[in-house]
Amino acid sequence: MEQNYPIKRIIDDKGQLIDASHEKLIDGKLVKELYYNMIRIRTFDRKAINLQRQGRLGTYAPFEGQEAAQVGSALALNEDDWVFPTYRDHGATLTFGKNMALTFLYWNGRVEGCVPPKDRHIFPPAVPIATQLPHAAGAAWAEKLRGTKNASIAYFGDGATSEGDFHEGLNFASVFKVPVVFFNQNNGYAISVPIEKQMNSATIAQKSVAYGMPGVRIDGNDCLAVYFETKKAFDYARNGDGPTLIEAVTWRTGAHTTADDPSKYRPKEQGEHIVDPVTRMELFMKNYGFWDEQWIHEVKEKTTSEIELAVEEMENFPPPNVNDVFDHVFAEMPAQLAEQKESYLAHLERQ
Ligand SMILES: Cc1ncc(C[n+]2csc(CCOP(=O)(O)OP(=O)(O)O)c2C)c(N)n1
Ligand SMILES: [Mg+2]
Repeated sequence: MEQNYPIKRIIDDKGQLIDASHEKLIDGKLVKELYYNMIRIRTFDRKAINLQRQGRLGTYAPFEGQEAAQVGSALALNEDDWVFPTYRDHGATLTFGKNMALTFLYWNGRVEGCVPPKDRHIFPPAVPIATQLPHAAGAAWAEKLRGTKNASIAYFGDGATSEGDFHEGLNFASVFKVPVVFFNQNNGYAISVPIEKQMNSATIAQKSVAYGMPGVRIDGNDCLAVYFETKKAFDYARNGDGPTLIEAVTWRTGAHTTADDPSKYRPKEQGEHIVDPVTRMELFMKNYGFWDEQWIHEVKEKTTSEIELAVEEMENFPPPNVNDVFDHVFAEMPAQLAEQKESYLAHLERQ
């Protein structure tokens, strides 16, 4: 099966163009946009880990190593498309246009970080694994019924393919031929469980066969391959041809979350051969004349100051309304919760 789904690449580990079919479309504007966003989200990610370590942010799920998959796919979308992310996809949502201070606030447990923005269709990150796949299919179905050209993308991990919602989402999308792209980031692990312990299929892409949709396996660390293959899947969807399953093979460089220690379950040498996606893009830029020291310097300065401002905004945000924890779970508050609320408010009074 694996040979039926060869990994598609446009640039190799040394930054050499190995597939010239998109050569004419690869211009300075695109390359700079991809690179800029990768640097921006990597800087965000590292800052978030530092803030968590300093006690200024809650538990955080890093995505370092997956920047090419997230940026390449997010930049392939149209403004009116729908994004259904997981807890690890804020690199994609930031690239698509989610506010950065609100993204930080999400990681501080603030409900404001979950509210879909007015100008972008971005759902709150799904923490229950795979629940967002049927949602993405549903949103795509709604767009189809409305007769628009908008489509949706569902982000999910390798572990999510073992959930019922994965199968329900793909089956529904295929039967109703709705415009959705199922974008899998196969980082090899579901927390501590390696992929070979949770599935017998050689690839994730091949699961598309069961649902009668195209499946494509790409090098998720090759930002150009991700961008062009996702665009292709969106063209297919907008054209009325239905869903696609994309498997972007990638690697999570760090821990599952800041509450995890991967050295306990992942052999150190396992990821050593993987060329970092940002480094790979840099090699490509140097090889093909896109490297501009002055511009790189500006990118680093600009992204760093944007992030510092967002942190400041997050930390100066009005304090949360403690009632929020209790008030939005049930339409009518059960007696036990009312009692807990009262007791908590009394506790705060005493402090
Ligand atoms: C329904 C459900 N079951 C279990 C969990 C606990 N859990 C959180 S993350 C995770 C692993 C998911 O792995 P994967 O889909 O590969 O995504 P990754 O974290 O690697 O991005 C699990 C099992 C959960 N959040 N939801
Ligand atoms: Mg995973």
